[in-house]
Amino acid sequence: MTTKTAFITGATSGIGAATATYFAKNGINLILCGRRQERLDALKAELQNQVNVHTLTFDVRNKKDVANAINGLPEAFQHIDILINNAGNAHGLDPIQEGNTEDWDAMLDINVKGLLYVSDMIIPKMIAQNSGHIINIGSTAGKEVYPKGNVYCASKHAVDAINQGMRIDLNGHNIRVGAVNPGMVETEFSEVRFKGDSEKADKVYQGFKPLQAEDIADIIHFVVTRPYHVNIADLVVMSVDQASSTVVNKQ
Ligand code: NDP
Ligand code: 8X3
Repeated sequence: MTTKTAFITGATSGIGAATATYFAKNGINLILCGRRQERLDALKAELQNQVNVHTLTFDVRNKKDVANAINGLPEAFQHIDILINNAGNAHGLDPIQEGNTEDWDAMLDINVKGLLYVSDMIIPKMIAQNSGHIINIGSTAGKEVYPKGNVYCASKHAVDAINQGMRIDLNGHNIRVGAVNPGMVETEFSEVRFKGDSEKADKVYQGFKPLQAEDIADIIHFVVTRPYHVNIADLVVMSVDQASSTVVNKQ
């Protein structure tokens, strides 16, 4: 079996970092992306004795930087088998009438346009190869809207639509396209949403057993290791304690 290479955005933390670690354990070479260089360096140092690792530091909002980074990939990393479109966050949790337009820009620019910029650079490679696998990390917030979730939910509904659109438009190119849509996962997500207020962030995951980043990494690995003709198109996963965005069995 030939060794595969995965390109993971948002690999510096949470779901992306856990997926990188899981993939390395299972012999998948890695291109790890994020803005925090020191975290990418640390992850590379940890994983490079298991697989080949290359890091790219860029902000997914910057179309030129995305293009330059991907165009500058060394020869050995130019064949990308798996793209995990994971970079993203929520910024703020406010009723729409009190929303912060900078938060709105951040969510739409990162979660939607950033995902598109990266995909735009990698899809042509996959078409030329006549193979590839794109996994878009959506959310339960892309399946339903919850109070104060407004623009974050809109960004993840957009990911849901883009996931469907990619699958339709790439049909016939032998490229698998699917989404993994988690419910609440205990990562730095809420820390970012609440702008570093860890007390508020911690409360989100208190009183029940939330998903962990490793749970999602395990599922992503399952998705990429199905026989090639099997494309898991859309997968929703929640903690046993969560039934919907607003129904969570908290003690
Ligand atoms: P984390 O905050 O732990 O990780 C977010 C990652 O995205 C980081 O690696 C961060 O890297 C990267 N990122 C954020 N902004 C940018 C940017 N402008 N340019 C490049 N990279 C960026 O959160 P999660 O691991 O939880 O989130 C990963 C994905 O999972 C997101 O798309 C999120 O919406 C989704 N998700 C999360 C859920 C949860 O409950 N945690 C549930 C459902 C979906 P850096 O800061 O170094 O750039
Ligand atoms: C993250 C899950 O419920 O905080 O996408 O929106 S939630």
